[in-house]
Amino acid sequence: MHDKIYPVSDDWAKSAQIDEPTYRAMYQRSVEDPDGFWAEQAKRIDWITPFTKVKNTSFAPDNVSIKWFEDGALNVSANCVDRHLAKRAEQVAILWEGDNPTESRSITYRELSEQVNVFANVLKEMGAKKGDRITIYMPMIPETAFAMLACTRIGAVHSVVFGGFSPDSLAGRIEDCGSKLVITADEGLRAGKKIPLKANVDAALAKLGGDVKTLVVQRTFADIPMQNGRDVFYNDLAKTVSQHCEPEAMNAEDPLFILYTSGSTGKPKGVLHTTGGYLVYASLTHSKVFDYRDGDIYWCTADVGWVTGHSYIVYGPLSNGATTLMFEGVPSYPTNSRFWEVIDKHKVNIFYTAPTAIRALMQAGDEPVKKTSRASLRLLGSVGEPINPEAWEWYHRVVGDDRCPIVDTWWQTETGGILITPLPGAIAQKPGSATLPFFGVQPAIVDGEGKVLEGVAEGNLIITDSWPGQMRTVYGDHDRFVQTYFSTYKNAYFTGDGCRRDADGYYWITGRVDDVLNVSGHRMGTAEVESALVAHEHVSEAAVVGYPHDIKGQGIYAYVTLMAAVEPTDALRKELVAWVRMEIGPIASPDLIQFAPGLPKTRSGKIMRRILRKIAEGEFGNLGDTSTLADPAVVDDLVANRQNKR
Ligand code: 6R9
Repeated sequence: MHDKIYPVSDDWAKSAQIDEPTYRAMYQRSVEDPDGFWAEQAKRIDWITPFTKVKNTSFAPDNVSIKWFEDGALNVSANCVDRHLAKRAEQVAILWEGDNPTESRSITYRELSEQVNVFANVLKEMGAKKGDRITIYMPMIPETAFAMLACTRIGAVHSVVFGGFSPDSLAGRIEDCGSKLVITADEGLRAGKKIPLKANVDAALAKLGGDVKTLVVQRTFADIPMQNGRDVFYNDLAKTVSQHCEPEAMNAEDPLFILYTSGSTGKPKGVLHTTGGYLVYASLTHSKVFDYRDGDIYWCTADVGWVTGHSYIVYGPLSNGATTLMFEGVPSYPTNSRFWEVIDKHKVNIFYTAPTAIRALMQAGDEPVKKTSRASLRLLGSVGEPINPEAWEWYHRVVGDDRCPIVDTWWQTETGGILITPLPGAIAQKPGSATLPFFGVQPAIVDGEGKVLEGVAEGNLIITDSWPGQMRTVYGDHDRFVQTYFSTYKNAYFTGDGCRRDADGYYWITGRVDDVLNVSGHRMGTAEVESALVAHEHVSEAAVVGYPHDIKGQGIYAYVTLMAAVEPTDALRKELVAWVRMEIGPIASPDLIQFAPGLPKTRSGKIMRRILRKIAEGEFGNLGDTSTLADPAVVDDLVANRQNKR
């Protein structure tokens, strides 16, 4: 491990909202008196009906129940929009940078309010009402944020599906939550290429049948087929509805959104977040972790299809009256200077991105960075996967000119907001460590038996008490929620991550300990990729593991056993990669496919992934005990035919 320490500068300690003594005192209070602490913090949100109860949570295996502010009522869009109008109606709320560098838009809070009110009335016109689930399958355009906020205004529960997912993946997510309305766009635009979003929705709905309607926002104004009675152009309806929509009073524990995420088994889970606790937590973390100050231009490069986009492009920043930059494009288009040029163009102060992007840009060398100024930057952030110290140092030195602290923020779709992170004016940073817990967060490290380890330790990361942003259930499957997160260790939330704690009490996340891959910061269950592969007519069996990849963090390595008499050719390999892209989406494309006449199995038929991982990693000398295999000879074939890393 890297032991270099980057102390907090005097300047930062003095100017930031929270310095070290304040962090220590607030943290102490937050865990000793959660009711008092969170009652105070919840004042940052406007409540329609004030709450009288704060925390009511249990992690007991026979009674997992999580409620925060349970008798309070509020509306999320009123908090993200209406309440800012008195003071900052003309301030930019959403600064949009198009895929094409000549395109951008500024949406003030006044305009945001107009757009969200109209969008909410359009949803009502489409028949949507409180409690309904609405699927959003959109590109990165301001209308996506309008749509999300419009859902919250009328009390509908949105389920945003990443625009890179296939029709099949989309169909599964529409069906699982029973949405009757899909909001989409004609096409998306990324790196100059068009993404056929509406056509994908058509294909998804063809699989489902039934009575799902679509609302189509026009991004490219492509000539797309519209089905009479089912598909409606947003612009056509927007002209006809009233300009005002009263925000619905929602109970703090009413569902706010569902977001599907991969687990180690089965199909993706619908992670359910509720209204009050989520908003308090997203808002507080955005303000303190990024030390957001009035007038700052803040940019999170995530896609709103992921939780980072929900909490730190939309809900956190807008609840704080911030200016949030939304980027439609990719870091390498038109050139590898794009991120840095956008920072200069919009005078970005706070920049939050993923290690995979940092590593890819680092490979392009310093020159594309150095030819830009980046003088506006004050703070850098990282999220999505462990950041290797080399990439951290480069980010700090080259991008941040040794001037900007880095907040390495560890969290998950399930946690709603950041749980472990340095606060930039309070905590000295160590490259590669997410450092210390945020207020109210009580991490612990356990061994395989569930024994809590003290002091310097390495094991699995659990959280021993609830925080307001925590997911409440798996949509429609509370048993799966309990099983997945609360059955491995008693009375604790199991994160699925491995972790080390050093002598300073700093946490170092070491990566997933389950069958979840993290490819370019995207979560992917090995089981999902396997089931896509075996759905191909020539595939008899498949096993998927991760292997270290220089840019993506982890690459996808697939072992495939073909049906008898099928030739293992390079053409078939390409076909299988294309097949998985089509079944799930491009993010799930296998990097390497090895045709294997047999997979290493125990006598009871279990695939020994440990061995497959080692072979994929190229660690042949260290395969461990293979004597329990039904046919140890398959291992020799696997080793002899291992595919080379790219
Ligand atoms: C926010 C988000 C969650 C998984 C998580 C962990 C990994 C995220 C990290 C990190 C090390 C960080 N992860 N941030 N690992 N350091 N700063 O990414 O949510 O898509 O649900 O992924 O990502 O393994 O368990 P999600």
